[in-house]
Amino acid sequence: MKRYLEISPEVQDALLNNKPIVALESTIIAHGMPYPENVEMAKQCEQIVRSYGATPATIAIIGGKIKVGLTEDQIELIGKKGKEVIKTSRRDLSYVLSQGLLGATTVTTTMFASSLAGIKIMATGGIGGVHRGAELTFDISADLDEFGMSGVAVVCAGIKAILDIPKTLEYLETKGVPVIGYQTKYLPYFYSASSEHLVDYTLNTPEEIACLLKTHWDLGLKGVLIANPIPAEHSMDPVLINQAIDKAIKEMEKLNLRGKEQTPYLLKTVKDLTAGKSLASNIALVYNNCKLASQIAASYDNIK
Ligand code: PSU
Ligand code: MN
Repeated sequence: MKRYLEISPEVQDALLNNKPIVALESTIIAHGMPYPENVEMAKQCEQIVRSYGATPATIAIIGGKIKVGLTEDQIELIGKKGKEVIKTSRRDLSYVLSQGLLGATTVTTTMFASSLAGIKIMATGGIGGVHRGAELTFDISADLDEFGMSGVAVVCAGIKAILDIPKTLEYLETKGVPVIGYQTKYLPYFYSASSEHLVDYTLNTPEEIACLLKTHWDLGLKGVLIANPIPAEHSMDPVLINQAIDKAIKEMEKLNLRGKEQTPYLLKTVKDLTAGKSLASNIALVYNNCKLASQIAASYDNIK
């Protein structure tokens, strides 16, 4: 297994010396945002993680290896190639690796690679989930099953706003995944800070979250979802953003887009419909998640 994994010297040093590490995904870079904002966002995420005393480990697939910890040039490459980079979920890994292709890791494969490397915490924007209309399409993200398999905590701003939130929460319960709200009783709604859907538990400090994680993993349990609301100054009006999302979904249905084409199309259409505000909010919430993930990683190291 280790022959497919290449850990950067910096991340290796952090692992050996038990320093806090935060893993970061690369699909958000290649497929989630336009160039050059995506590269700027990815570099800034690493900067934020460092400013809280943790080591960033951005993950991608390059030349037949899962790289844990990228150079600035590699981040630039992934960002510039954009949608040419293969969005790599669990079922795509062996193909992308054996063909020596360029792959961006989703939450699923970032959790998988983190778990192989011994990293416990990752940050992202939003996770995949159960799609609206899944009772007909069966479209349920592999991210949800990964939480049942890899012992990694994921800090996100909620579930992608284009999904069916109640169904996603039901699915996570089935998989035994605690959904923790950071300083909130409600699951944040990605672009806006609150929704009417309750989280399982509310915890108010990174230390309390770190204690829960230690207990969870001492018991041999796997993934944990930590939902961190977008900061108030970047939170969008839920009615306006929902209108934009509904409109984008209708346009997408007309085009009959499926699978990997859906998220980039929806994100771009929502960005256009909100005059760029959704992209600014998306970037702000990712930074906020990098901060919390770093604080949790540091607390976890103290109690380990
Ligand atoms: N949310 C976003 N942008 C993204 C994603 C989520 O706002 O690019 C990516 C993440 O990498 C997530 C993946 O793991 O989409 C889920 O894709 P799917 O629904 O196809 O499993
Ligand atoms: Mn899907």
